[in-house]
Amino acid sequence: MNNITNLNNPFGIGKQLVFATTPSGQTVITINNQQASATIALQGAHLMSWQPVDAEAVIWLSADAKLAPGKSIRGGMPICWPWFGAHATEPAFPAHGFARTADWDVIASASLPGGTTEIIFELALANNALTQWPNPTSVRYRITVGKTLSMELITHNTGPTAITISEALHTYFTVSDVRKISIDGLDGCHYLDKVDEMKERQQSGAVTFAGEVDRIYIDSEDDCIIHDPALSRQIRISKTGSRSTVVWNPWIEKSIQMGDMGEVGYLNMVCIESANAADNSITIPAGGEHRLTVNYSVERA
Ligand code: TA6
Repeated sequence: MNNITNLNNPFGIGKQLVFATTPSGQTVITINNQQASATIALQGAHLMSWQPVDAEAVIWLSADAKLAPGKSIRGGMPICWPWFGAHATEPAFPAHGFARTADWDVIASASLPGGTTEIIFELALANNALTQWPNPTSVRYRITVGKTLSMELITHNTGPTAITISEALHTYFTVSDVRKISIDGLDGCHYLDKVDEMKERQQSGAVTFAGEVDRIYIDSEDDCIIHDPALSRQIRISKTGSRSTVVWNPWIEKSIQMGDMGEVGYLNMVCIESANAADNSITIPAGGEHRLTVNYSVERA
Protein backbone atom coordinates (compact mmCIF):
# COMPACT_ATOMS: atom_id res chain seq x y z
CA MET A 1 0.00 0.00 0.00
CA ASN A 2 1.24 3.48 -0.77
CA ASN A 3 2.24 5.86 1.97
CA ILE A 4 -1.04 7.77 1.74
CA THR A 5 -3.14 4.66 2.31
CA ASN A 6 -0.89 3.69 5.23
CA LEU A 7 -1.52 7.13 6.70
CA ASN A 8 -5.21 7.62 5.95
CA ASN A 9 -6.14 4.20 7.30
CA PRO A 10 -5.00 4.65 10.87
CA PHE A 11 -4.89 8.44 11.12
CA GLY A 12 -7.36 9.89 8.60
CA ILE A 13 -10.66 11.10 10.09
CA GLY A 14 -13.30 11.16 7.34
CA LYS A 15 -13.29 14.58 5.65
CA GLN A 16 -12.02 16.18 8.89
CA LEU A 17 -8.39 15.01 8.50
CA VAL A 18 -7.14 13.80 5.12
CA PHE A 19 -3.64 12.88 3.87
CA ALA A 20 -2.84 13.53 0.21
CA THR A 21 0.20 13.65 -2.05
CA THR A 22 1.25 16.79 -3.94
CA PRO A 23 2.39 16.60 -7.58
CA SER A 24 5.99 16.76 -6.30
CA GLY A 25 5.35 13.74 -4.10
CA GLN A 26 5.14 15.54 -0.75
CA THR A 27 2.56 14.44 1.83
CA VAL A 28 0.15 17.17 2.98
CA ILE A 29 -2.47 16.91 5.72
CA THR A 30 -5.70 18.89 5.35
CA ILE A 31 -7.83 19.52 8.42
CA ASN A 32 -11.36 20.93 8.23
CA ASN A 33 -13.67 21.08 11.26
CA GLN A 34 -16.53 23.33 12.32
CA GLN A 35 -14.11 25.79 13.93
CA ALA A 36 -11.21 26.14 11.49
CA SER A 37 -9.17 24.71 8.63
CA ALA A 38 -5.43 24.04 8.37
CA THR A 39 -2.83 22.40 6.15
CA ILE A 40 0.36 20.73 7.35
CA ALA A 41 3.28 19.36 5.33
CA LEU A 42 4.43 16.04 6.79
CA GLN A 43 8.05 16.98 6.10
CA GLY A 44 9.09 19.10 9.04
CA ALA A 45 5.60 18.71 10.58
CA HIS A 46 5.28 22.13 9.02
CA LEU A 47 1.94 23.89 9.46
CA MET A 48 1.37 25.96 6.32
CA SER A 49 -2.06 27.50 6.90
CA TRP A 50 -4.68 28.09 9.59
CA GLN A 51 -7.97 29.91 9.17
CA PRO A 52 -10.72 30.04 11.80
CA VAL A 53 -14.16 29.83 10.15
CA ASP A 54 -15.05 33.44 11.03
CA ALA A 55 -11.67 35.01 10.25
CA GLU A 56 -9.32 35.72 7.36
CA ALA A 57 -6.21 33.55 6.92
CA VAL A 58 -3.88 34.02 9.90
CA ILE A 59 -0.68 32.24 8.81
CA TRP A 60 1.34 33.65 5.89
CA LEU A 61 2.84 31.43 3.19
CA SER A 62 5.00 32.91 0.45
CA ALA A 63 3.63 32.81 -3.08
CA ASP A 64 7.08 31.44 -3.96
CA ALA A 65 7.20 28.83 -1.20
CA LYS A 66 8.62 25.52 -2.44
CA LEU A 67 7.47 22.12 -1.17
CA ALA A 68 10.45 19.91 -2.04
CA PRO A 69 12.39 17.15 -0.25
CA GLY A 70 14.84 18.55 2.27
CA LYS A 71 13.97 22.18 1.46
CA SER A 72 12.57 24.55 4.09
CA ILE A 73 9.18 26.06 3.27
CA ARG A 74 9.03 29.88 3.24
CA GLY A 75 6.22 30.81 5.58
CA GLY A 76 3.86 28.87 7.82
CA MET A 77 5.33 27.60 11.09
CA PRO A 78 8.81 26.09 10.69
CA ILE A 79 10.13 24.18 13.72
CA CYS A 80 13.61 25.42 14.63
CA TRP A 81 15.28 22.61 16.62
CA PRO A 82 17.75 21.59 18.17
CA TRP A 83 19.34 24.98 17.58
CA PHE A 84 18.05 28.43 16.64
CA GLY A 85 19.96 30.46 14.04
CA ALA A 86 23.43 29.39 12.99
CA HIS A 87 24.98 26.35 14.70
CA ALA A 88 27.32 27.50 17.47
CA THR A 89 30.41 25.73 16.09
CA GLU A 90 29.58 24.11 12.72
CA PRO A 91 28.94 26.71 9.99
CA ALA A 92 28.08 23.94 7.51
CA PHE A 93 25.15 22.74 9.64
CA PRO A 94 21.73 24.09 8.53
CA ALA A 95 20.49 27.34 10.04
CA HIS A 96 17.72 26.75 12.59
CA GLY A 97 18.57 23.06 12.92
CA PHE A 98 17.36 20.10 10.87
CA ALA A 99 13.87 19.45 12.32
CA ARG A 100 12.07 21.69 9.82
CA THR A 101 13.31 19.72 6.81
CA ALA A 102 13.37 16.30 8.48
CA ASP A 103 11.12 13.25 8.30
CA TRP A 104 8.44 13.20 10.99
CA ASP A 105 6.04 10.32 11.67
CA VAL A 106 2.38 10.72 12.56
CA ILE A 107 1.75 8.81 15.78
CA ALA A 108 -1.81 9.83 16.67
CA SER A 109 -4.82 11.86 15.53
CA ALA A 110 -8.20 12.59 17.11
CA SER A 111 -11.42 14.51 16.67
CA LEU A 112 -11.81 16.06 20.13
CA PRO A 113 -15.01 16.89 22.03
CA GLY A 114 -15.85 20.56 21.37
CA GLY A 115 -15.01 20.29 17.69
CA THR A 116 -11.22 20.62 17.48
CA THR A 117 -8.86 18.24 15.66
CA GLU A 118 -5.53 17.03 17.05
CA ILE A 119 -2.56 15.43 15.34
CA ILE A 120 0.69 14.29 16.99
CA PHE A 121 4.04 13.86 15.23
CA GLU A 122 7.33 12.31 16.28
CA LEU A 123 10.71 13.31 14.81
CA ALA A 124 12.28 10.31 13.09
CA LEU A 125 15.73 11.06 14.49
CA ALA A 126 17.12 7.72 13.29
CA ASN A 127 16.51 8.78 9.68
CA ASN A 128 17.81 12.27 10.11
CA ALA A 129 20.96 14.17 10.86
CA LEU A 130 22.25 12.04 13.75
CA THR A 131 25.74 13.20 12.87
CA GLN A 132 24.55 16.70 13.68
CA TRP A 133 22.82 15.61 16.86
CA PRO A 134 24.35 12.44 18.37
CA ASN A 135 22.24 12.74 21.53
CA PRO A 136 19.53 10.14 22.36
CA THR A 137 16.39 12.32 22.23
CA SER A 138 12.69 11.86 21.61
CA VAL A 139 10.82 14.82 20.07
CA ARG A 140 7.04 14.95 19.84
CA TYR A 141 4.88 17.74 18.45
CA ARG A 142 1.15 18.18 18.94
CA ILE A 143 -1.03 20.53 16.87
CA THR A 144 -4.65 21.17 17.84
CA VAL A 145 -6.75 22.99 15.23
CA GLY A 146 -9.80 25.03 16.26
CA LYS A 147 -10.79 28.67 16.79
CA THR A 148 -7.54 28.67 18.76
CA LEU A 149 -4.47 27.04 17.22
CA SER A 150 -2.42 25.21 19.85
CA MET A 151 1.02 23.64 19.57
CA GLU A 152 3.18 21.71 22.00
CA LEU A 153 6.80 20.77 21.25
CA ILE A 154 8.19 18.22 23.72
CA THR A 155 11.90 17.38 23.90
CA HIS A 156 12.65 14.29 26.03
CA ASN A 157 16.30 13.62 26.87
CA THR A 158 16.52 9.81 26.73
CA GLY A 159 20.30 9.81 27.04
CA PRO A 160 22.68 9.53 30.02
CA THR A 161 23.92 13.14 30.04
CA ALA A 162 22.38 16.61 30.00
CA ILE A 163 21.69 18.24 26.61
CA THR A 164 21.31 21.90 25.67
CA ILE A 165 18.93 23.00 22.93
CA SER A 166 17.66 26.22 21.46
CA GLU A 167 14.37 26.19 19.56
CA ALA A 168 11.54 28.24 18.08
CA LEU A 169 8.15 27.93 16.47
CA HIS A 170 9.16 30.37 13.73
CA THR A 171 5.67 31.51 12.75
CA TYR A 172 4.85 33.84 9.86
CA PHE A 173 1.63 35.80 10.42
CA THR A 174 -0.48 37.46 7.71
CA VAL A 175 -0.90 41.22 8.18
CA SER A 176 -2.61 43.90 6.07
CA ASP A 177 0.57 46.00 5.76
CA VAL A 178 3.56 45.59 8.07
CA ARG A 179 4.00 49.38 8.06
CA LYS A 180 0.57 49.80 9.67
CA ILE A 181 0.68 47.22 12.48
CA SER A 182 2.06 47.34 16.01
CA ILE A 183 3.05 44.61 18.45
CA ASP A 184 2.39 44.85 22.18
CA GLY A 185 3.79 42.65 24.92
CA LEU A 186 7.50 43.41 24.65
CA ASP A 187 7.67 46.85 26.27
CA GLY A 188 10.72 47.05 28.57
CA CYS A 189 12.20 43.76 27.32
CA HIS A 190 15.88 43.64 26.38
CA TYR A 191 16.67 42.39 22.90
CA LEU A 192 19.63 41.42 20.76
CA ASP A 193 19.49 43.44 17.54
CA LYS A 194 20.54 41.17 14.66
CA VAL A 195 20.36 44.12 12.29
CA ASP A 196 23.02 45.96 14.32
CA GLU A 197 25.75 43.50 15.29
CA MET A 198 23.67 41.83 18.01
CA LYS A 199 23.82 44.99 20.15
CA GLU A 200 21.66 44.69 23.29
CA ARG A 201 18.86 47.25 23.46
CA GLN A 202 15.63 47.76 25.42
CA GLN A 203 12.18 47.96 23.87
CA SER A 204 10.18 51.08 24.59
CA GLY A 205 6.47 50.79 23.87
CA ALA A 206 5.02 48.83 20.97
CA VAL A 207 7.14 47.36 18.15
CA THR A 208 6.52 49.04 14.78
CA PHE A 209 8.16 48.60 11.35
CA ALA A 210 9.84 51.06 8.98
CA GLY A 211 12.67 48.82 7.81
CA GLU A 212 14.28 45.41 8.46
CA VAL A 213 13.63 44.19 12.01
CA ASP A 214 15.37 41.09 13.41
CA ARG A 215 15.37 40.96 17.20
CA ILE A 216 15.70 38.27 19.86
CA TYR A 217 13.82 39.51 22.93
CA ILE A 218 15.35 37.81 25.96
CA ASP A 219 13.33 36.86 29.07
CA SER A 220 10.08 37.79 27.30
CA GLU A 221 7.26 35.53 28.51
CA ASP A 222 4.16 37.76 28.26
CA ASP A 223 1.48 37.40 25.60
CA CYS A 224 2.22 39.29 22.40
CA ILE A 225 -0.57 40.95 20.46
CA ILE A 226 -0.34 41.92 16.79
CA HIS A 227 -2.65 44.92 16.31
CA ASP A 228 -3.83 45.14 12.69
CA PRO A 229 -6.41 47.95 12.43
CA ALA A 230 -6.75 47.63 8.63
CA LEU A 231 -8.00 44.07 9.13
CA SER A 232 -9.96 45.14 12.23
CA ARG A 233 -8.27 42.35 14.18
CA GLN A 234 -5.65 41.49 16.67
CA ILE A 235 -3.78 38.20 16.93
CA ARG A 236 -2.90 37.03 20.45
CA ILE A 237 0.16 34.83 20.97
CA SER A 238 0.33 33.17 24.39
CA LYS A 239 2.97 30.66 25.42
CA THR A 240 4.56 28.60 28.18
CA GLY A 241 8.05 27.14 28.31
CA SER A 242 9.40 29.88 26.04
CA ARG A 243 11.56 32.66 27.42
CA SER A 244 12.51 34.32 24.12
CA THR A 245 10.44 36.07 21.49
CA VAL A 246 11.88 36.70 18.03
CA VAL A 247 10.40 39.48 15.88
CA TRP A 248 11.40 39.54 12.22
CA ASN A 249 10.55 41.27 9.00
CA PRO A 250 13.20 41.09 6.24
CA TRP A 251 12.02 44.26 4.47
CA ILE A 252 13.07 44.92 0.87
CA GLU A 253 16.78 44.13 0.43
CA LYS A 254 16.80 40.95 2.53
CA SER A 255 13.64 39.75 0.74
CA ILE A 256 15.32 40.15 -2.64
CA GLN A 257 18.39 38.25 -1.38
CA MET A 258 16.23 35.43 -0.05
CA GLY A 259 14.51 35.00 -3.43
CA ASP A 260 11.43 33.15 -2.16
CA MET A 261 9.52 35.92 -0.41
CA GLY A 262 7.44 36.85 -3.46
CA GLU A 263 7.39 40.28 -5.15
CA VAL A 264 6.43 42.33 -2.08
CA GLY A 265 5.65 39.50 0.31
CA TYR A 266 7.45 41.27 3.15
CA LEU A 267 4.65 43.85 3.30
CA ASN A 268 2.06 41.25 4.29
CA MET A 269 3.92 39.24 6.91
CA VAL A 270 5.55 39.45 10.29
CA CYS A 271 7.30 36.68 12.22
CA ILE A 272 6.60 36.46 15.95
CA GLU A 273 8.54 33.40 17.09
CA SER A 274 8.05 31.71 20.45
CA ALA A 275 11.56 30.53 21.22
CA ASN A 276 14.30 29.65 23.64
CA ALA A 277 17.33 31.26 22.04
CA ALA A 278 20.66 32.92 22.91
CA ASP A 279 20.86 33.37 26.72
CA ASN A 280 17.56 31.47 27.04
CA SER A 281 18.86 28.16 25.65
CA ILE A 282 17.48 25.20 27.58
CA THR A 283 19.54 22.52 29.37
CA ILE A 284 17.59 19.28 29.88
CA PRO A 285 18.99 16.78 32.41
CA ALA A 286 19.32 13.07 31.60
CA GLY A 287 15.80 11.61 31.55
CA GLY A 288 14.20 15.05 31.72
CA GLU A 289 11.92 16.80 29.26
CA HIS A 290 11.08 20.34 28.14
CA ARG A 291 7.68 21.47 26.84
CA LEU A 292 7.14 24.56 24.70
CA THR A 293 3.45 25.40 24.20
CA VAL A 294 1.95 28.19 22.12
CA ASN A 295 -1.64 29.29 21.46
CA TYR A 296 -2.79 31.65 18.70
CA SER A 297 -6.23 33.29 18.74
CA VAL A 298 -7.85 36.03 16.65
CA GLU A 299 -9.85 38.81 18.31
CA ARG A 300 -11.95 41.48 16.57
CA ALA A 301 -10.35 44.91 17.11
O1 TA6 B 1 14.07 34.34 13.00
C1 TA6 B 1 14.64 35.34 12.18
C2 TA6 B 1 15.74 34.70 11.35
O2 TA6 B 1 16.73 34.14 12.18
C3 TA6 B 1 16.30 35.76 10.40
O3 TA6 B 1 17.60 36.16 10.79
C4 TA6 B 1 16.27 35.07 9.04
O4 TA6 B 1 17.44 34.32 8.84
C5 TA6 B 1 15.03 34.18 9.23
O5 TA6 B 1 15.20 33.65 10.54
C6 TA6 B 1 14.78 33.16 8.16
O6 TA6 B 1 15.77 32.18 8.21
P1 TA6 B 1 15.71 31.01 7.06
O7 TA6 B 1 16.81 30.08 7.45
O8 TA6 B 1 14.34 30.40 7.14
O9 TA6 B 1 15.89 31.74 5.76
